[in-house]
Amino acid sequence: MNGAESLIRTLIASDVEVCFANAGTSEIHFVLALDKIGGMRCILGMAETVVTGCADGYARMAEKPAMTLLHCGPGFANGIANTHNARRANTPMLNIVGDQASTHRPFDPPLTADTEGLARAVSHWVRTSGSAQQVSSDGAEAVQAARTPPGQIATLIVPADVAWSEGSGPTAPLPVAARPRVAPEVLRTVARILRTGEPAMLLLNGQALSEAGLFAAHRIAHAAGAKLRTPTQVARMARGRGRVPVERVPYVVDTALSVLSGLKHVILVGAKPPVGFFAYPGKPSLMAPQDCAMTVLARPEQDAVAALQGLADEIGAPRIVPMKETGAKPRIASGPFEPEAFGMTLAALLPENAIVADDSVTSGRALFPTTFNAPPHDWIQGTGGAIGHAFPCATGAAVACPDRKVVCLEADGAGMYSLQALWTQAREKLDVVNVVFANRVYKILFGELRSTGAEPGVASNSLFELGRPDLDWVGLARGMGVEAVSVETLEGFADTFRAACGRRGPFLIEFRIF
Ligand SMILES: Cc1ncc(C[n+]2csc(CCOP(=O)(O)OP(=O)(O)O)c2C)c(N)n1
Repeated sequence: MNGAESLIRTLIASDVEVCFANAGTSEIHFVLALDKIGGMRCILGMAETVVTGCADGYARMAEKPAMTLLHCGPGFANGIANTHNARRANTPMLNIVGDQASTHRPFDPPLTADTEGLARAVSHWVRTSGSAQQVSSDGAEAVQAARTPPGQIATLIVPADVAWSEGSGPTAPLPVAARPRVAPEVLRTVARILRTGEPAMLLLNGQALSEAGLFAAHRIAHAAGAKLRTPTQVARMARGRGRVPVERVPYVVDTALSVLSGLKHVILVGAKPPVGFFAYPGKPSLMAPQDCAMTVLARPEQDAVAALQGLADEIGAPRIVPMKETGAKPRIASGPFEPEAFGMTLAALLPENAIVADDSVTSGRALFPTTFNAPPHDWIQGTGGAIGHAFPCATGAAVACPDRKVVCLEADGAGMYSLQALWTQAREKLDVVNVVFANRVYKILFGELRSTGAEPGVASNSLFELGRPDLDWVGLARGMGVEAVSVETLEGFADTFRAACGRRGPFLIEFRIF
């Protein structure tokens, strides 16, 4: 058994079931091993940013890593933006990167690159496998690293001769670390802070955004009068009717500052201190007031759900706290696109237990409060700020959860980064309804430009305006095997979305915004 086969058998034994790939010659022995062994679902992404984005969406929903198979330094580099997004979401991710044979590398052939250097930039764990005898134990360690809470990026680089030489056979799976519990003293310290009655907010992220985590946070908020918020973007959140409605820290700095003003305590639950996406002249980096104390209840790798439940008990919160009605009532709106009306329409039509992948940029600013009363669903977003995430992330989520409808909300500029994912959706017959917000501009950047007091000039119009020619999303989707329809009104959207949700398979709705 060669090194490639030893590694693939190891990964299968470690419960890695899906391989998102874009392979080349240096990975041929892996492809042969996948052929020979079977048992791993192999999915082609026609651009590495699709491959890594799929692996991110898959792992967020499956709660275990897929394997990516990438080609040398340049292939890995093409996938870095969505690997970065996965890293910022604490997604467990396992990259296998083929590379030049160790005997061939000294001749400096064309695909030679600093693969390890590229991998280090976005991975928590990096190794170049030194021999075919070791590659299976390297693989078992890589899976273990990827699954180490809260989830890590593990990248194993495998030179071609390591793949083709005589290997050791598979290595047994290594144990996965449990999430460490938060110490009782920490619960008591946070309880003391909350008992002072000073204005406090719990900032919830990661595991705290599960249904159980949110429910415990709701008990605390009720008993202590504390506020609840999530970061501006969430990796995965349980939402909808019956779930605790929690708003985000707003993206716009002035709005975020005013939402957090007056707070004396921010309690971090799997979250980092709230910061603006960017610095602006004369504005602070931290969104909380200067005299506001930050206290960590649970670090991202810790058991945040148990910590919240323990804290709720510590402060004597009732076990069951009824939920107040908040947020807009779902209803089908009419007329041209408008963010709030769109959100209410989506809430009215969202299928039960849907997964929403959201990279909708400015068109999605109103989506959180308007969908609190939608049927129960999970919401996933790019948390690393690298746009072009939702098409592949939705694709991977649909692979992980074939029985759930996936709704992908994608801004048109962001969508152009990774639209090849549509082809993967068609080929794998994935149940995804894609909505593209076709405003034909980088609207957010025009906003940033105007907020400096300037007006767009020739250069900024050239760089932020997406027309000349207008993108034809219906044509682009159909060209990749995905049925598509263009709409210009909310009632048109509602009819098309309802019909798209009533059938299986990928579909795209271009919402033309004027
Ligand atoms: C990988 C990456 N490249 C560039 C950017 C900078 N950027 C932020 S938003 C944006 C444009 C967004 O436009 P669009 O997706 O059409 O959404 P809209 O602002 O129109 O709602 C760009 C280019 C980024 N965030 N990530």
